[in-house]
Amino acid sequence: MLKILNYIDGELVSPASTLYLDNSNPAEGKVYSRIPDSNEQDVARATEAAKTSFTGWSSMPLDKRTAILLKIADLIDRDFEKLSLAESIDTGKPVALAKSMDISRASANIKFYATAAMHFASESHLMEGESINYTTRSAIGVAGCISPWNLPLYLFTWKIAPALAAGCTVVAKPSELTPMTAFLFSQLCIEAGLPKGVLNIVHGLGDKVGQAIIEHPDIPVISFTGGTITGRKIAATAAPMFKKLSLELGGKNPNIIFADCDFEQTMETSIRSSFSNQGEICLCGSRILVERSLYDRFVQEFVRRTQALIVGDPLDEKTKIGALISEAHMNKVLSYIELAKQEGGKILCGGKQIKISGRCENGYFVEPAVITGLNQNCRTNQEEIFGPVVTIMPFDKEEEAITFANDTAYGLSATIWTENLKRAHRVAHQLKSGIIWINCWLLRDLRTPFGGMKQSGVGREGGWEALRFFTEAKNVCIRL
Ligand code: TXE
Repeated sequence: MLKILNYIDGELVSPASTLYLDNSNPAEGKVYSRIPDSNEQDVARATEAAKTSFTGWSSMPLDKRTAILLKIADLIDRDFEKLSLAESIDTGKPVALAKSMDISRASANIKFYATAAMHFASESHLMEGESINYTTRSAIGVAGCISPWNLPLYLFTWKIAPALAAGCTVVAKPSELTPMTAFLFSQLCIEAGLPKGVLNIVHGLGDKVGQAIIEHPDIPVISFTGGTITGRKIAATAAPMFKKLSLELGGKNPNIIFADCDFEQTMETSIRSSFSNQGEICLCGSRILVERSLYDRFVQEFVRRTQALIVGDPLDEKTKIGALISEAHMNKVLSYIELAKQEGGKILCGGKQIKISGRCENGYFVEPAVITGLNQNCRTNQEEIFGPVVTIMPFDKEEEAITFANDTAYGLSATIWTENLKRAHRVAHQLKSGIIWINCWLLRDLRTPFGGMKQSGVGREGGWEALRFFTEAKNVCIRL
């Protein structure tokens, strides 16, 4: 059985403990590879390597650093099919989605930051007749990057690319549930000639490896994407150590649909924004709010299209909904369907585990569920489910939609559907979410700030924000 290895100081190595954990293929419910059960000793070695390589990497001429990163992106493009297949097997997501979203974006992330670093500039401020200030922005040092299982290589590269481009060296930990593409990526880094120690990948459990990264005194900057509960724990450890923190956490995103929307476009995109990646994207819209005059028509057509989604073998190109990430996560999602029933919800379709015949008969598949009849303040409408489950609620007035939309502890993203431009801007302005899409969803320009308000996180990724995050500003004031 394939053994995944850590990538430390330029080499693929076994964990200090010599112990390994099982890695499952969720579509088959079967162990298919083994992953290092690393501990704080591996993190210490990786941090030492990253510290040693920092001076060389951060002072390397920019064009050389960019060239190495672009070479890695080229190798991702070369291995596009292999990486897409690996991502689909490791996560249970449809291979078609791994191609169109995950792997193409992983390559784009690296290209974007490799070239952005060439244009990154710092400011100068003139105080007429008195002084001139100039600000430098230098790489902080060793960055800790911890990523989740839902978009494995996509989010892994979204963190390490700006860190490396800014001149930091990195100790990274992919999710223990989806280590495979990060392992393949480490092989590409070696092939591309990334200097040893610049990127180190330590595999293993969150409370061992992740926690050791957060606690390490020589890692002053942490970028994390994952659950809000984990984010809170990380902040509790890192804040008293005065570490710089970027936390991208959960969401309970509203999808606000006004009666004057372009119905076909709204419907087609809302199906995607609800169920893409089995609903396991922090940006999925899980609460659909529909203006009452459109409500019945919307619900009827939405349920019809949801029922038409093909749930099945992720390796079949026709599949739209694959397997959930794990048995535990599937049970969590199913428990929310039960909760919704207890809270008075009506399950209009889906919400049950389904058996796929053949190779996937033991996989973790759940039919996409549409629920109506719930109050805005019930737990089903307040807590992140992170699965193929949406609720639909009617609203009468614009103000009511805004109140519903803002009424959760989260504030990551929101979607607005209307042909009324004034209303679109007005509503967007009042929503307490970091990312608003009007008449679209997940349309991403990598230059824009990305992140959430309230319990959806702290800080912003994307564009200059990420390059600023991984650098330390120093202002120099000269008297004229
Ligand atoms: O994520 P965790 P889980 C949400 C979603 C999901 C819930 C829990 O609602 O149901 O979170 O998922 C590492 N110190 N999202 O438990 O644990 C862990 O190893 C440092 C939303 O699987 O947050 C992994 O690499 N690191 C989300 C990463 O944190 C720790 C995507 C994320 O795992 C750690 C995923 C610790 N103490 C889940 N404990 C999104 N925002 O997209 C764990 N980790």
